[in-house]
Amino acid sequence: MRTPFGQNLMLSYLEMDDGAEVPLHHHPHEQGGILLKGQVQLTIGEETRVVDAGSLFIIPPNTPHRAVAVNGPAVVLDVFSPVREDYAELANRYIPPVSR
Ligand code: NI
Repeated sequence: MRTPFGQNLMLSYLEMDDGAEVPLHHHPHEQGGILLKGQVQLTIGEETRVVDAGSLFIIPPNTPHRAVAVNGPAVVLDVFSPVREDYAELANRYIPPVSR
C-alpha cells in the first residue's frame, strides 16, 4: 500500500490478493476511489455489489464499508479527505516508491 498525502487529501494505492478482505469498518473521513484492476465485492452501507475494473465509488463519512477481492487479485486507488493520520504514519512521502 502506498499512501502519498498533502494537506487535506490522501491517496491510497492498494494491491489485494485474490480473496483478500478489507473488513467492515467506518471512519469520519470521506472516501472515494476507482477499481483499477480485477473484481471486488464492495459493500457500502446497505448495498453490496461486485464491481469491475473502471468502477468508481464514493463512501460518505461514517458509513460502514467492506471490500473483498474476488476472481483474482485486484488493485484499488482510494482517495481520503481529510488525511488519515493512521496511514500517514506509514508513509510520509509525496512520491512513494513503487516497490512494496
Ligand atoms: Ni475505509
